[in-house]
Amino acid sequence: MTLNALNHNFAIANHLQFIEVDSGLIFAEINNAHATASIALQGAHIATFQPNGEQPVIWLSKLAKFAPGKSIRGGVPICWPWFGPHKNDSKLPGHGYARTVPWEVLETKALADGSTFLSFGLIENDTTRAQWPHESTVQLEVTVGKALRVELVTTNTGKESFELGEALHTYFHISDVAQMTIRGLEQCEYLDKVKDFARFTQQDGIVIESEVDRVYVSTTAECVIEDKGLKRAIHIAKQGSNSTVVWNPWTEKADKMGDFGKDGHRGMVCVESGNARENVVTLAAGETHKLAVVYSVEKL
Ligand code: TA6
Repeated sequence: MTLNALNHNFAIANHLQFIEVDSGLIFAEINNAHATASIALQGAHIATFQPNGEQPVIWLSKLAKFAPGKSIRGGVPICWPWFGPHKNDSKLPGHGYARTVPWEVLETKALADGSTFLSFGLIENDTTRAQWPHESTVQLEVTVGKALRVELVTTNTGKESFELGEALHTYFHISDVAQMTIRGLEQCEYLDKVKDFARFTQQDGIVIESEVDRVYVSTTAECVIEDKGLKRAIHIAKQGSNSTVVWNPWTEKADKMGDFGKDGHRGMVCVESGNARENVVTLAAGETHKLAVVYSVEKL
C-alpha cells in the first residue's frame, strides 16, 4: 500500500500518521496523550517507545540503519518462526525472517483511554514460503499507552502440527550497564551461549560486567530492570512465554557488529520474552498461540 493510501485508510488525528524515510521504509508514528512510538512496517519492528515525561524505554542504536531487507539494531525485532540459528539449515537467517520482510497494517484504532492500537500481519511470498513450508499466519498487535503492550499471535492454518520458536528481542534503554540489575530470574536455570550452552542456575539478580548471552528456560516470571542511574524500574510482564533471553554483547562483539556505536552496548540490555530451545511451542493444526508482553515504568 502506498504512503497516501496508508494515511487515508489508517491515520488517526492526534494519534497516528505514516511517514516514509529516505531509504524508502515506512513507519507508523504514534503521538498520543500518553507516549510517542514509531513502528517500521518492515518487520512490524517497534523502533522507539517513550512515555511522556520519561526517558525512552526502548533502545535504538545511534547507528541503526533502516534498510530494506536488513534488521534494525535496537527496538523490538521479532524473532519468528525460529529463534537463533535454524534447526537444520544454517543458510537460513538467524532468528527467522519475520524481522526483515514487509508486514501490512490490518487495523488501527484510538482507544477510550487515549491509547493507540495497531495490528499488523506478515505478508507471505514465495521466499518466505520456501523458508517456512507450514501454513500459518502471524500478527502483531501493539497498544501504545502509558505502557507498551505487544502481542505476537501465530495460527496454524494447515493440517499438520509444527514447532514454533519465537521472541520479542527487545532492547531496553538504560543509563549505564554498571547501574542496572535484572531481577525476577533468581533460581531459574539458563543455558549459557558464551559457555557452549552449558546449564547453570541463576543465584541472584543479574549484574552485567562482561558479555552475557543466556536463555533462561521454563520461566514465566515477570522481570524487572532496576536502573539506579535513571531512578526507575522497567517491568516486563509476559504471557505465553516460557523462555527469557538476556543479552549484552559487551565491548568486543559490539565493536565487531559495527552498528552499536562507540560504547553503545553500555546503554542497552536485551531482555527477550519468547519460546526458545527446549521451550519451542508445538502448534497443532488449527491452533493459535499468543505471546504477550507489557512493558511499563515505575519511578524508584
Ligand atoms: O538473543 C541473543 C542473540 O541471539 C545473541 O546471540 C546475538 O548475537 C543476538 O541475539 C543479536 O542477533 P542479531 O542477529 O540481531 O545480530
